[in-house]
Amino acid sequence: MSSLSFDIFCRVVDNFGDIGVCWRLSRQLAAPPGRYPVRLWVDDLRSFARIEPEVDPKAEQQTVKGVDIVHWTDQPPALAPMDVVIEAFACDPPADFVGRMIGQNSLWINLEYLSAEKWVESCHALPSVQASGLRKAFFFPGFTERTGGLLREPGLLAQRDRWQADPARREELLRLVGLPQAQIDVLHQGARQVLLFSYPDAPAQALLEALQMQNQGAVVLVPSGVCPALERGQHGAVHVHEMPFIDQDGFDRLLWSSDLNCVRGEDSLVRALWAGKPLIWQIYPQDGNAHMIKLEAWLARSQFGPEIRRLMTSWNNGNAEDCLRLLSQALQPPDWTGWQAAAASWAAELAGRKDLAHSLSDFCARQQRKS
Ligand code: TRH
Repeated sequence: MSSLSFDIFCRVVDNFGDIGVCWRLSRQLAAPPGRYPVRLWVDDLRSFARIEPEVDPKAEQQTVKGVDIVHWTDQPPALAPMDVVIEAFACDPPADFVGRMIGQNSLWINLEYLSAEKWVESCHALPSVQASGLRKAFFFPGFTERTGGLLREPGLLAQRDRWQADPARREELLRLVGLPQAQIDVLHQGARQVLLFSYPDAPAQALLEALQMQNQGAVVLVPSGVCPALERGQHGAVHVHEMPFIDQDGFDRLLWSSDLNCVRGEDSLVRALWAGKPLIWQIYPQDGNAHMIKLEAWLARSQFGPEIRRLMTSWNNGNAEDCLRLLSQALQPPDWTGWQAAAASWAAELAGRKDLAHSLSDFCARQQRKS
């Protein structure tokens, strides 16, 4: 095992995806088998604390789950750079820190956003020439062998399977998110569990109506503040429950225990893929509808049938009428069983590839040997 150490810089632009990805990557690099020293620089500790309750939003420096966390303010502490400095999503480490990287000959990695587009393969791992002489490279997560892969901790799917095999743990989790016992009983009797983690403009009302049209009841779990227009409470056989944010491991388990996961952005998409359950993805919106190109590229790589792909397109372009029609169909057999099979099979296929943390540490070790 080569000795590597990592600085990871994270600027929270919006929402929770930037810190969500950086926190998972940091934890994985710091954990066995690598146990690399990892220091994570974050500008917004309040957002961080929403997804990791052990984080103290007031602490300038702290260690959580084996990762040293530094509050990245306008006057950051003058620490010596690690062997590898990862800037997540082109967030620009401080100039004086970059100056110190030259002295240390640190390797500089720009970790990019996830995309399933074809061009990603040709840009992954490309060097970026620096006037300072520093070695810098682009690193792209992705869905194919020729990219950096997806974040996936060792043994994740086996852990998921063990967890799913123990119904008591699901019940414990549902209590943790404050679901009343009456609703837990409804789930035991066969109602569907749906997780709704979407942007405010998702056609959530169409989801509700499609669920109401089924023979089976449903419980929809909505993290605090998500889809505010969707009325909480009982709607016929469908109950909408607002839950508090929980930590990432708990969030993963909610995805594992739900029958349908509506997710968004980057990190919750990947985690919903690992759950291997039917999912509806709302992509992070970009100017000029650029995100729809990314969505179609992802759908083209998926194992979902044409109707499910159409459903995802209509969920993203906000076409509530199409959504209702396609979703009410998708929730019934044989479409539902086909959707379940495609999700499980795609998870298994993707899990056969090298994961992002592993690809990244291997890439860095190779670069260090060359220097
Ligand atoms: O919050 P997001 O919309 O973040 C977005 C996207 O990543 C987008 O691509 C990016 O460009 C933009 O931020 C700046 O969705 P995402 O990526 O799913 O991140 C949510 C994180 O929050 C994820 O790590 C899971 C975590 N989470 C919890 O840990 N607990 C919870 O209870 C919930 C609801 C989420």
